[in-house]
Amino acid sequence: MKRPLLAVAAIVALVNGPIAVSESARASTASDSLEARAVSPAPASCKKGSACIWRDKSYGGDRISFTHRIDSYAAILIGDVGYRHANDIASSLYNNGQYNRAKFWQHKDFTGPSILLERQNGDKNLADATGTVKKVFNDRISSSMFVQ
Ligand SMILES: [Ca+2]
Repeated sequence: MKRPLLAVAAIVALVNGPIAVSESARASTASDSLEARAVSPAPASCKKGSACIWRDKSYGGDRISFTHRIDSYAAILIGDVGYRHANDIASSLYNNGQYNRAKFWQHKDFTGPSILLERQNGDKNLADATGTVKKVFNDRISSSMFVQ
């Protein structure tokens, strides 16, 4: 299903993790590229090599992206400075990484329950248990990292 992109320029947070390094590159093999994967189109607002979360479902509202990891979304301010932070806000997410899976945890520092997202995959609504992510994970994400 293709939906038009809404103009969501209101408040956009472009944030790298505390240690901003590139998505850890992994030697790509022939079997990788031939492997069958469920691929969903990347939203234009999520750059290649990044994984992104959005406040609203269907990749809308405030967006946070990372190219390596985010130890704690509570450390990331969004909107007007000091107004609110990015902890426990994610309602949709996409992994636009080229090599690795993206993992998201319910608590900071990569602890607690987690969900895993293959590259080039997203879930438009974390509040339901359908789509790519089969468990309800809305407004829970507190840390995230690219993993192999
Ligand atoms: Ca949380």
